[in-house]
Amino acid sequence: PKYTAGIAAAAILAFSGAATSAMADPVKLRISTPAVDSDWHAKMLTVFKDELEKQAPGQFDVEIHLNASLFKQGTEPAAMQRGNLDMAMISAQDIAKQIPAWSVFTAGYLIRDPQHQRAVFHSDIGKEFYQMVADDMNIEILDVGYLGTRELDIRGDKKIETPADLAGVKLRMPGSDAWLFLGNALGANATPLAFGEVYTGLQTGTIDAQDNPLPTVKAAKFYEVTNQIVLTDHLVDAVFLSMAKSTYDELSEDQQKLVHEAAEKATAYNNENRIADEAKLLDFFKEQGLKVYKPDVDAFRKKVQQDYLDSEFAKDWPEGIVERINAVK
Ligand code: KDO
Repeated sequence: PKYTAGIAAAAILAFSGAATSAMADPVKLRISTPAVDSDWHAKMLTVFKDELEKQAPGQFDVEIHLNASLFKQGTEPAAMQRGNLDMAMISAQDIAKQIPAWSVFTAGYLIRDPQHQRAVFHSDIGKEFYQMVADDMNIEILDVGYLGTRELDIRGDKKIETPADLAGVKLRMPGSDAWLFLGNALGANATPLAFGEVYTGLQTGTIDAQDNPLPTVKAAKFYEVTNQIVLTDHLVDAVFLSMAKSTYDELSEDQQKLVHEAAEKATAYNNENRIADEAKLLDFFKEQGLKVYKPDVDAFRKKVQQDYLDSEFAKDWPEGIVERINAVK
């Protein structure tokens, strides 16, 4: 009779439903980054992966692709938006290409230090700016990581004191308008090049200089092909550990909570190690025979800040945002 058959069918459905979820394939999370394996933001991805495996065994399959082997530097947001990539560590410069207001975080000499960076992005400012990325780019930012404070790393022995001393210096920057603007604001001749080509560029002399945080100068071995490090401290840089919304929305609420928690563990690990490293690395570079010195940082700050305030970028900054960022303790 129908009644019994109905029950049997429902029971079978319920059973197969349970069986399916118990045996469900783990959620694959493919992450792409240009980072090299010994850099802290590459290692933090392993912390993220390990944490998910510990908290939810068998639920996630995190695949980490380093050295831009999966997607070219800067193409990760579009890859996530097309549904071809689940996760990446994106920069404010990447985001500013699609959301001009974000260019405020590409400005030199605005964020003061790593602690200020974290406080800004964990305040209402961070909430507002992350919401723009979710709404306009379909990307969920899980957390901010400190990439480090960018310094100049130069071939040759010409002493650099002020922006004028960088005139004609071919300074490699990552390839986007926001990055090139920063290089030119420093007084140099900014030229775009992907991260993976910087070592050879310096070695062969197609570029004279590059800028990166000290832990990256070490990890990517740029110190082998340069002669001086000029401590301009021009950008307290960030990477945003992010997930495609199409992937994020497929997760259960519990799983969403887990990925946020794992991201926080990962960025905490990165920040702690990177900050400790930055303090120690000056000696390492000196031992490698490089000159390491502070230029007239006030002269750089004054020119860079003025260039940004006078720029087209500043017209897209939300009213009062610079003052709000400055006010964060
Ligand atoms: C770089 O290309 O100089 C840069 O530091 C830019 C960052 O936004 C980020 O892409 C980083 O490279 C890579 O993660 C490699 O460390």
